[in-house]
Amino acid sequence: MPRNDARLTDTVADLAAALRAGDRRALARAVTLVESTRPDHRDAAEALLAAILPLTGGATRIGISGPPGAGKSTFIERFGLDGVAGGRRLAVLAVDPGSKRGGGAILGDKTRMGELARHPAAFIRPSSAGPQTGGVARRTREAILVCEAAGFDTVIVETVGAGQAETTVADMVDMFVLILPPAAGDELQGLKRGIIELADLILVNKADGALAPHARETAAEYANAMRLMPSSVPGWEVAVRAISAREGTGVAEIWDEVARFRAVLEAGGLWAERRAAQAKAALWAELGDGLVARFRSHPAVAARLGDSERAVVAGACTVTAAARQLLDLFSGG
Ligand SMILES: Nc1nc2c(ncn2[C@@H]2O[C@H](COP(=O)(O)OP(=O)(O)OP(=O)(O)O)[C@@H](O)[C@H]2O)c(=O)[nH]1
Ligand SMILES: [Mg+2]
Repeated sequence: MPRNDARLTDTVADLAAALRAGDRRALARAVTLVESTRPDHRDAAEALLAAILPLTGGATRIGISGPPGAGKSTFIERFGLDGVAGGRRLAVLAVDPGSKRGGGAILGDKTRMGELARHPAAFIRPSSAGPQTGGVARRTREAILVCEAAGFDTVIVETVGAGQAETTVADMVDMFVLILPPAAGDELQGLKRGIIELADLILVNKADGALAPHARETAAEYANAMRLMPSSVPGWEVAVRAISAREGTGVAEIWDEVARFRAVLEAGGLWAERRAAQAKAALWAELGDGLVARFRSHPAVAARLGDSERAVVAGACTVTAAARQLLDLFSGG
């Protein structure tokens, strides 16, 4: 596909203009560009991001996470359809950071959001699994900016609950929503406290049919547990709601929760603070990735790296000493 590739790079200014005008093919191409790891695409992506910078920042960025099968995609479809019916423009980035899960899950997501995907005011982009978290994080961060430049007022990032993934996504959104299935008491205990602490809103899904009472009990238990934890936002008590994504019960109301949350943050000056924290986290993530890449490709470091790893593995050298030697080689030239 050399012709397509050329089209990705040769007209960054045109692409930025088309993006701003709401051209959907330009949007898809721009996201493809920021997702590409090819060096010439990277250069074009960086030029594009610089060109659209003044157009970014306008959306409410919502992270939606939770264990596999909790109903995240089903929720986003219903929530999104309610949103676009109310005049919103919504972009969904479905990120799958675990390389264990293949294209099947992604395709499943796409069909589960089929009606929303066809809506002219919605854009759904599944992002396939990449080898490193760093890559996924950067692609998602940049795809959010591209969607904002294209005029979407809400950007949702769906990620499956897999430890590190939540923290990565929580660092790049304004509001972090956790979707959980109805659970037994011991599962409740097992849910990582660290993840619960990230949540601004908790939705216990599948409150329908035979599961309804169970879902409501689970929600009450989470609400109790949340009371024992300090909220990360003064003035905001993390809400726990029982919903049914399948039947739509309680889903439209979540738009009000989002608006309420945003209002609380804005009133306390915390909205700007969160955005500042996002920008700083992004900068440090880039610096970390960039430094590691430069470190690995530094000739003196590359020549020694294998030996140092083996020495550490064999117990012939302490980790601190090996790291210091490599760092000295790196900063020595
Ligand atoms: N009873 C009931 N089932 C639901 C509800 N929401 C989703 N499901 C079912 O749960 C299963 C998983 O739904 P998804 O929306 O794909 O869940 P997900 O969290 O996006 O899953 P992954 O992306 O694979 O982690 C599907 O079989 C859905 O039909 C609900 O509100 N009630
Ligand atoms: Mg899903």
